[in-house]
Amino acid sequence: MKKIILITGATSGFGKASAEKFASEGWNLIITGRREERLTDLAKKLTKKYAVEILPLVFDVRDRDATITLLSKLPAKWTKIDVLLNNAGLALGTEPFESADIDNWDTMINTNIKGTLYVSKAVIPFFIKNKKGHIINITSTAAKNVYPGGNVYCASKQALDAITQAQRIDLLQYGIKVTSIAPGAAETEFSDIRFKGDKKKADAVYKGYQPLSAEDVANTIFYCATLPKHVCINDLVITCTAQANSLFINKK
Ligand code: NDP
Ligand code: 8X3
Repeated sequence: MKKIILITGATSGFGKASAEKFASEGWNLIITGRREERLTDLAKKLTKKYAVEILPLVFDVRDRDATITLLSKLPAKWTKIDVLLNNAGLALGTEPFESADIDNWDTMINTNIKGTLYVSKAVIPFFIKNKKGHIINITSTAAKNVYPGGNVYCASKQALDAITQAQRIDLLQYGIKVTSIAPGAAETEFSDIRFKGDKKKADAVYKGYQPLSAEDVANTIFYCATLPKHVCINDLVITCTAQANSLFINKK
């Protein structure tokens, strides 16, 4: 029987690259995001290329009712999820605390923390019933060090780091694995979103060094997801070689 991974935020970046990686390895996928056309195009492409089954689900992880209702009413065969990849998330702005936009804060908190909680809350009952499961939460190097202008983004990822640790303790009795993967700078649509389409600012983030690619992170996620049953990576930090942590990047 093919394994199943549920990937949130599969319309772009790490989520999309993970969809391709897991499909190429013969996994069936549940892929989610808000941009319906991207999601259905990806589902069509990967189904044809890898002969796997894909269930695309369009919802906003901030919408508690939609998230819980859609996921808890999955068709029976899709409830045999092996891995939940909590990846949907974003940063908005790099303004210091005193001038930062409160709406940006709300969006980051509602997406990165509350959205991830809602998705996990809906999927964990399947894991408990199936007596197996693995939650992989995409945190960030921002969960490890706070950097200037990172205020609430860093806080949201540190909260997710704490939630990951708590899930690992609470779900221990069920044999459910819980992993945090904390990537450093990776060139995806992340900075386009952060700077609201300001291409110059977004491109500048990745100038002067070779950042991680979405595929680098997807390969790492796949590695963590395919270890033997008795082995769990609890906390993995991955950066490009030019980056030491949130604060130090060796730019030429
Ligand atoms: P992208 O912007 O390329 O992808 C983000 C994904 O999240 C999209 O598929 C988007 O889908 C989805 N998403 C965002 N908001 C929502 C929402 N409200 N509801 C549902 N889906 C949503 O960024 P990355 O791939 O880089 O980011 C993925 C994760 O990795 C994020 O959690 C980010 O914080 C984290 N991260 C990124 C790093 C980087 O440098 N790129 C480094 C460390 C961590 P859609 O818009 O269609 O809803
Ligand atoms: C995304 C990378 O450096 O902007 O989590 O925090 S960073």
